[in-house]
Amino acid sequence: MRKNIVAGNWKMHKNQHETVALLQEIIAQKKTSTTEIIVAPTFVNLAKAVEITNGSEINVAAQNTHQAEGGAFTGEISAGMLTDIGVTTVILGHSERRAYFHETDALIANKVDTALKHNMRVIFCFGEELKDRQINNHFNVVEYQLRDGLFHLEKADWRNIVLAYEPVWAIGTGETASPDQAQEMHKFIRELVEKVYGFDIANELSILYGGSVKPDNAKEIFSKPDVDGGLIGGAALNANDFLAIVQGFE
Ligand code: G2H
Repeated sequence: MRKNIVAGNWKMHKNQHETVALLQEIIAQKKTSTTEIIVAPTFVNLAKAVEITNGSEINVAAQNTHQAEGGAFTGEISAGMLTDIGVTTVILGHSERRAYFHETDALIANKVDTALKHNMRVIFCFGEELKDRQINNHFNVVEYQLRDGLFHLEKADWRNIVLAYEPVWAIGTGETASPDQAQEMHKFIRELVEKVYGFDIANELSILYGGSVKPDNAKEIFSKPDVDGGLIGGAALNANDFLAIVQGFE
């Protein structure tokens, strides 16, 4: 049975003091649940986050990694450096990386390969822009992002892949895809993966929805059969909201 996951993408928020405080609140208030909780603080706070979450069943993810093993890449962080401090999950392909840092499908595919080589689990983000949906091209865009970013992988690699469908028009805008729109796209994605990799891989694959998920809409979105959780931005910065979203599965 595939896993339900709620992951908090903290983006460029929370200094070290705030990171510690938020994690302590989450750990203290968290109820037992079968849903996996992941938090993704900034690079500089990852080691601290790993230390604090140790033994809490909360997993820590990085928000990015470089595609090279190492070398003269000023300002970058490698997958080996992340696993060395105990970070074994990484978010790749987020629309903000694609838009502001010009990450292409080819570059993201490269990063996926490097992360998998280090036995990391990848949360692969993708999703259409508003202009694509307006001309009814959203299924096409999503299909090509998946084909170019992931469909070179071997079957065995999919054990370490989680998908996060994030329609760009719903990110940080307060606008959410309706639960039916999310289900329609998630079903399309699962069927596409099934066509290429077969039923077992598609059926085991966790597909998260991201884009303005809040406590008041999470339950309905998560109730859809092909939605296996969420990648949460703004609402992950507050322990009560984040945990209320996790409870959306209960
Ligand atoms: C989408 C999401 C987290 P938000 O970026 O990945 O952010 O929930 O603020 O729309």
